[in-house]
Amino acid sequence: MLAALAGLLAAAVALGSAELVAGIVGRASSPVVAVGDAAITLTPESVKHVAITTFGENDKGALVVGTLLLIAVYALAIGLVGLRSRRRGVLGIALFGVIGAVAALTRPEGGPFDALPSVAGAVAGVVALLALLTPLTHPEPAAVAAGARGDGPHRDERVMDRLRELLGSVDRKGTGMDRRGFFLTSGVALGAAALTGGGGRLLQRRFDVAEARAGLELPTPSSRAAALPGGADLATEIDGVTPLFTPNRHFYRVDTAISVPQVRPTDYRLSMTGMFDSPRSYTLPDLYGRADLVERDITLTCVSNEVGGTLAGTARWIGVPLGAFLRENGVRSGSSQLVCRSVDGMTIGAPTRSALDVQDAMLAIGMNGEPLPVEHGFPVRMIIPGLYGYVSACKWLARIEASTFEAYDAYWVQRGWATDGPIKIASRIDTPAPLRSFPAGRRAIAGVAWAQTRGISRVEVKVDDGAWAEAELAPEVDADLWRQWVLPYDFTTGRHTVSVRATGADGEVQTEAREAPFPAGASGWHTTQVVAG
Ligand SMILES: Nc1nc2c(c(=O)[nH]1)N[C@H]1C(S)=C(S)[C@@H](COP(=O)(O)O)O[C@H]1N2
Ligand SMILES: [Mo]
Repeated sequence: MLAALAGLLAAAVALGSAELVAGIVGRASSPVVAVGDAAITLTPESVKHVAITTFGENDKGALVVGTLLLIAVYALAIGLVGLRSRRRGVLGIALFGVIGAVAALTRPEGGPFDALPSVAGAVAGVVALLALLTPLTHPEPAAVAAGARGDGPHRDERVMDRLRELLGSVDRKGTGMDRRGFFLTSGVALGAAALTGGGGRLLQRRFDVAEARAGLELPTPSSRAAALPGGADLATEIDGVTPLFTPNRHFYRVDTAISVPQVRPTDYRLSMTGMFDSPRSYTLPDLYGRADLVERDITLTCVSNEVGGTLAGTARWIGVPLGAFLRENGVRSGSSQLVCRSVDGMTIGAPTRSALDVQDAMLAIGMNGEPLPVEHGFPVRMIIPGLYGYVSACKWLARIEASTFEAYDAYWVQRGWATDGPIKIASRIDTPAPLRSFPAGRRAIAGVAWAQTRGISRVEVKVDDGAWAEAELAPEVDADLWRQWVLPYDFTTGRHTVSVRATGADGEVQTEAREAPFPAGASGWHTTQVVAG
C-alpha cells in the first residue's frame, strides 16, 4: 500500500517539476497539456464528436481530468512494481517522460526545448520514487541501534507516531521498514510537488495576454454595421428566445486547444505565403491602423452542431475586408484554397473564391465591441459568412498560404470532414423548453433560423398533426444573421410535438431528411416534445 502511495507521490513530484520547467519553456510544453493535445489529435472523429456533445464547452476540462486519472492509476502501479524491482519502476517513469516529450516535440509548433519539462519531470520523479522506496525496504536506523530511544520519543517522533495513528498504521519497528523515514520523505515530496507545481503555474501566468489585450484600443471602423430596424430583437419581448446578439462570454467555443494560445500583440505577425505575387507580412498595428476596417453583424455556426443544437452565435465583428486584403497581396487566380494556419498549428482550408467574393468576409480583430477574446482567436481570426467555422474561421491566425485543394488537406479534411462547408439552412425551437411543463393556454413558440448569405424568408411551425402555420419573423437585419421567429399558439393540456422548418430567401425549403453532423453538417427538422398543464 505504501509503495503505491510512493508511486503517486513520485508522479506528483514529476508533474510539479514539469509544470515548473513549462513555466520557463512555455505552457504547451507541459506534458499534461501536450499529451492531452496529442490525444485530441489522435482521437477518432466519432469519439471527438461525442466529447463535444457530451461535455460541450467542458470537453477540455474532462480530458485533463481523464488524463490525470490515468496518470494516477499508472503511478500507483509504478509504486508497486518499483518496490519489487527498482529498475522497472525507473523504466516506468522514464517511459512516461518519453511519452510526454514526444507529445510535446511533435506538436505542429513544437521545438527541441519543449521536451525539457517532460525530461525534468521524469528525472525528478525517479529521484522521488527511489527516495520513497528506500525506507520501505530498509529498517529504521534508530530501530537498528536498539534502545537508543530509551529516554522517550523526541518531539518529531511524537508527531510521527501521531501521523501513524492517523493513517491507521501499526508501528512495527525493526521489521525491515522505516515508516518514519517514509513519512518524512513523503512530506518532503508532497511539499516539493506543491511548490514546483504552484510555482510553475505562477510562472506560466507570464504567458497570459489578458493584460496586453485589455490595454489595446479597438479602432473605429470606417464602415459601421447597418442600423438595426425597430423591434429587431424579439428577445426583449419573448422569454426564452435566443437574443439577436450573443454576449462574448456566452458565445460557443469549439477548438482543439487545451491551453488557449496566448499571442502577445507586440509579437504578432501575419504572413502570406504561397500563390501571391506580392506577399507582405503584417504586424497588429498594421491591421489595427488600416483605413478600410469594416463592422459587420454575422452569425457563425459549427459543422458539429446537431439539429436543434447551440453551436451557433451572432456577434458584431470588426475587421479587414478579406477580398481587398488578398488582392493587395496579389493572390493568383490559380489558387483554390487558402490554408490558414493558427499559432498552435491548426490548419483550416478556406475556398479562395469565397474569401475573395463573399461580401463581409474579413480578418476579424474585434468582437462585440472588444478586441477578440483570447478564446475566440485573439488577436486575429478569419470570418467568412456562409461557411462553417472549420473551413473559414481560423482563430489565432498566423499565416495564410494561397494554395489549391489538390495540394493540401487541412486538419478536419484529413479526418474525413467535407472539403466544402457551406452552412446548411437550419431552424431551432428555443421555447417552450422541452419537457418542462407550462400552463395550458396561449403561449409563444419561438426560436431562430439561419441561412447565412441567403437569409431567411419564411419559418413554419407544426404542432402534433396540425397543418404548418407560418410564424412571424423578426425584421431582417442582414442575410448573414440568424432571424428570430415567433408563433403564438393555444396549447391544450397534455403533451405536444412541435416541429419547425425554414425557407431561405433563395426558395430552399429546409429538408426533413436527417443527416448527422459528420461529414458535412446536420440536416432535418428540429422537433421537440413539450408539456402543457
Ligand atoms: N485555431 C483554430 N481555429 C479554429 C478552430 C480550432 O480548433 N483551432 N476551430 C474552428 C471551428 S470548428 C469553429 S466552429 C470555429 C469556432 O469559433 P469560436 O470558438 O470562436 O466559436 O472556430 C474555428 N477555428
Ligand atoms: Mo466547427
